[in-house]
Amino acid sequence: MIKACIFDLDGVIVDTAHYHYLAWKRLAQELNIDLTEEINERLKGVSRMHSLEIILGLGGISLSQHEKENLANKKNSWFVDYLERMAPEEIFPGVKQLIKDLRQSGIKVGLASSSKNAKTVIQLLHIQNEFDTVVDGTMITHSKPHPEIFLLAAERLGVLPQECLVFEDAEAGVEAAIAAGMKCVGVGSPEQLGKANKVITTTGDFRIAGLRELERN
Ligand code: B16
Ligand code: MG
Repeated sequence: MIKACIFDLDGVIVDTAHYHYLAWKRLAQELNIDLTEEINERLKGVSRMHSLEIILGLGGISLSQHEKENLANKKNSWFVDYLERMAPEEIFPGVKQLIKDLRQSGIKVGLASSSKNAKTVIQLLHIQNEFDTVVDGTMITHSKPHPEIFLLAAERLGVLPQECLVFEDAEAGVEAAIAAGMKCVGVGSPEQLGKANKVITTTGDFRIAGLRELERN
């Protein structure tokens, strides 16, 4: 029985995934590294430092911890600049209604984002009061694909992992949900997210009836 839905943020509720990509691409260019959209898929869902390490690995660059922190901060300041220009209307269509419908049906709703900016993003979208719990990158030690973030969200929601359904746009996130023992709906392409129990194009396409279908599988 599914008693809770846990949403990823970037790429599931709003397209901040694109802003992350623009900021990383700008940093990669400064380092003479070509960051393609395909490689960018590997950065989705993973922590800021891990993302930077993937990019540095592409260029065969090795830096001190201090230098890496400077670069990570630089990327984050660009990302925060993009956020400042983000409008509340950029929330993906149908997401607010879906969250409302789930809560009205007695399903708990959580947010589990690897981003340390998650609370800022949900405030900018005016949805900070729509979740029963919010777990973000400041509250975890291991980023996705480690299951820690989803297990913590389930614990805070007072439900068992097997009673949770996760919505994720990143391969690392789908792997984290499965490792946590949860069902997972992938948001994006079936090629990328084939490990999920079901894949939809956009979060707003999900219907409550889909919960019962997933319980049976
Ligand atoms: P920050 P999610 C993740 O958020 C992003 O997908 C990932 O690309 C980013 O590196 C990570 O947050 C950390 O973000 O630099 O803001 O702390 O998809 O888990 O909501
Ligand atoms: Mg995401």
